[in-house]
Amino acid sequence: MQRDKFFKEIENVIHPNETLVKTHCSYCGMQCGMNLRVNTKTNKIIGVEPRYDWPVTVGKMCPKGVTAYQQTNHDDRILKPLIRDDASLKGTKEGFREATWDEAYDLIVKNFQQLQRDYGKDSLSVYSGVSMTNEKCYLTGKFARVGLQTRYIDYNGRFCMASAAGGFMRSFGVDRGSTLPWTDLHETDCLFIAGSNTAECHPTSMFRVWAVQERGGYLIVADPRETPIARRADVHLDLRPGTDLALANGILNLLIQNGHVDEDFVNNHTNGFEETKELVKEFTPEYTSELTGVAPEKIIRAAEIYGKAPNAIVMFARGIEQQVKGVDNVSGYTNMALVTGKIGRPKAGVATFTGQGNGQGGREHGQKADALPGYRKIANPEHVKAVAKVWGIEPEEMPKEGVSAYEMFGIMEQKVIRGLYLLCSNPAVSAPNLNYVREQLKNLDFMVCSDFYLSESAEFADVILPTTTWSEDEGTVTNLEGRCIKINKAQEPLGESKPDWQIHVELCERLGRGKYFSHLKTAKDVGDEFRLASKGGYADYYGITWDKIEKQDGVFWPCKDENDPGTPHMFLDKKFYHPDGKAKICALPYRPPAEEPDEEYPLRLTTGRVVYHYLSGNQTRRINFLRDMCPEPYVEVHPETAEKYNIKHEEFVRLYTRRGEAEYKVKITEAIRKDTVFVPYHFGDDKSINLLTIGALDPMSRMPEFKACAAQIEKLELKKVQ
Ligand SMILES: Nc1nc2c(c(=O)[nH]1)N[C@H]1C(S)=C(S)[C@@H](COP(=O)(O)OP(=O)(O)OC[C@H]3O[C@@H](n4cnc5c(=O)[nH]c(N)nc54)[C@H](O)[C@@H]3O)O[C@H]1N2
Ligand SMILES: Nc1nc2c(c(=O)[nH]1)N[C@H]1C(S)=C(S)[C@@H](COP(=O)(O)OP(=O)(O)OC[C@H]3O[C@@H](n4cnc5c(=O)[nH]c(N)nc54)[C@H](O)[C@@H]3O)O[C@H]1N2
Ligand code: SF4
Ligand SMILES: [Mo]
Repeated sequence: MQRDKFFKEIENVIHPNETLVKTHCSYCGMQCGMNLRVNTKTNKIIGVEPRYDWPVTVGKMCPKGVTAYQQTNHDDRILKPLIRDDASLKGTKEGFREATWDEAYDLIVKNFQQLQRDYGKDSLSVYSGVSMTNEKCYLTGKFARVGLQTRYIDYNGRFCMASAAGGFMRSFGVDRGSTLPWTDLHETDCLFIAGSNTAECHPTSMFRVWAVQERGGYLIVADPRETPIARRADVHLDLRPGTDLALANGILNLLIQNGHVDEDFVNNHTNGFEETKELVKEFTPEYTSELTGVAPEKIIRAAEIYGKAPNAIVMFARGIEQQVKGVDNVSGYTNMALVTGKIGRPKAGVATFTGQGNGQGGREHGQKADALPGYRKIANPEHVKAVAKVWGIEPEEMPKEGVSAYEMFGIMEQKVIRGLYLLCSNPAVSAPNLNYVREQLKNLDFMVCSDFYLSESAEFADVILPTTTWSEDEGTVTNLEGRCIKINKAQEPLGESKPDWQIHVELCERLGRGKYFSHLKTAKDVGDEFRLASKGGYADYYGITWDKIEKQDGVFWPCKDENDPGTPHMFLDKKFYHPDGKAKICALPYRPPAEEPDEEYPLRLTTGRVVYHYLSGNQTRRINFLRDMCPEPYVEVHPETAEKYNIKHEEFVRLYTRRGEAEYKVKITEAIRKDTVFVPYHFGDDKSINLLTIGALDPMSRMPEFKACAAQIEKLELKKVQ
């Protein structure tokens, strides 16, 4: 209570010449509450403070969050459109000159129209991201389908949330990343967390995770590395990368064998139990151990804890999802909750740690190759009709489904896609198999990139459009709970930068498609149309007004009308979204990763994140503090493996796979398996670990297997100083 009072008091202290703008962090799905400090004389953002009154994160932020404000007025901001006339300089920072918006738009329109005349509408593509508001994500889908009239649009959530989405769709018939609010987490009796480095990637969840143990509850962690949560876990299931499905089946088998099945729930609210029970029978602790490398006793203990816990939450992240069987892994772990009936009530359920700030909302409203606003499907004529009506087009005019993000590069290789409009993503660092991807970007006839910093991908563009950072515009995002919240504008756009929604509108006007876009004059206008377009879809945001968000500290979807308070807990009525109202328990045969180690490539390479950087690093590598804390990538190697290869801490090695190679400093650590090496992926140019990763995709979600491929390591002979 004392602490509460203290924070309330300091929150009310506003410095002279300052005003506070209530908003949320620009980065991850936690969307921590923050106040941006704005100088009232210069009207510029000068700092940040955490918001103690935000119920999800209660005054907590991580190193990225406390420095996020430094992005807005950073020296590296692009302040005017940039044009490069000499295409031979593609893939470098060279040759760009400043231009007016008119000149940039004219050049884009000329090239886009020429390409579509010569090669058809589908010669253009849009590749997007979900660090944008719902309004911008929604309008990007409309921009592609109504503005450019192309089928080719997809987005970086394909690398991020697609497998979780696929798994939830299959198990529940609906994809909301968490079945319950985060404010339930610390009150449960057991957290089972697989493939999430929570302490580094969703750090402000940690006080809730520790609280479970402090209250006498349990923490079980499945990760090939001893991450900070794994270190404190009651059971650390230290599996080989890519073997989660075997582990999930093994635990499910024990839950069934040991009498933890909730018969009533299984009989009345699920399908598929009997066949799943049959399938998992062979996954004895010994067989599961053989496949996963986890000791049988640990598997037994984990099943016992989860089975006996009155309430438990199964959670996971990219560690299990970025695999060729990511969707199956999600359904596999979700089976645990369905078989034991630990779902559809407070403090029990299933959640993925949604990655990007708007990783949830951005996947629901039409940036996906196969989806339309409200999570509708292009394959469904009724869905197309509903959205076409809002957009004022004939249903026949709606472009067909496109292909997934990585597959777009294949269509570029075939010269079907010849032009690209890239926004809010940096695939020249973040896509797998980069030697291939960078070549496709280089070979495009014409490329536009909207960003506020010159990214590695922007280096391939013919035109760069300067857009705003999150603090220079308003709109909504949907955090990892499924709670729609409001981002507020703290400063006018720097230089000549414009928000992406405005660029879409202006470009469409010049492309002769103004009648579908010109009425959108403000972010709120876009928001109102977006709510309408989602109405009746199952990701229904119609009832989520900006006023309601303010009054209720955010609104959970679905929220159908003005009187609906929203849905913090899913499935309280035990009704799932499949036509028969039942959830699906999935029988999932085990299969190995796309590429298993062999004599030539005996190690398993896995990749991921560190607390100081965000995604491709284009934003965080520019922030002094974050760069100083983690200036370069490294490869984590177990001491015994290092000895075998005769390599020492901080020496340089060449790491290589069938697709590429890079040189890294070695970090020797016991916190990794002997057969596995790990490299963070936040770095560009020749330091990108994605030069080495594999472009193998999950057959359902089309998500690449960033988390497992075969690799080899080689000591670098010391280069002689001349
Ligand atoms: N600091 C920071 N935070 C972030 C981000 C960031 O870039 N930096 N990005 C945000 C985004 S977009 C995302 S998607 C999330 C990602 O959040 P996480 O998924 O938590 O992050 P990763 O580091 O990709 O991977 C998580 C863990 O998976 C483990 N892992 C690797 N292979 C396997 C496997 O086969 N099985 C299992 N069970 N585990 C495995 C890794 O060892 C790692 O500890 O973080 C969000 N938050
Ligand atoms: N090896 C490996 N690769 C991975 C992963 C992994 O775990 N391992 N994880 C994958 C995952 S989960 C993800 S999410 C992807 C993410 O990878 P990317 O999609 O490349 O993500 P970012 O680095 O956030 O790129 C966003 C870019 O858009 C800019 N930007 C930010 N906000 C806006 C905006 O509002 N408008 C516009 N126009 N631009 C903006 C930023 O400056 C930046 O250049 O990486 C994937 N790649
Ligand atoms: S945890 Fe995520 S949302 Fe919160 S401050 Fe850090 S990066 Fe921002
Ligand atoms: Mo992500």
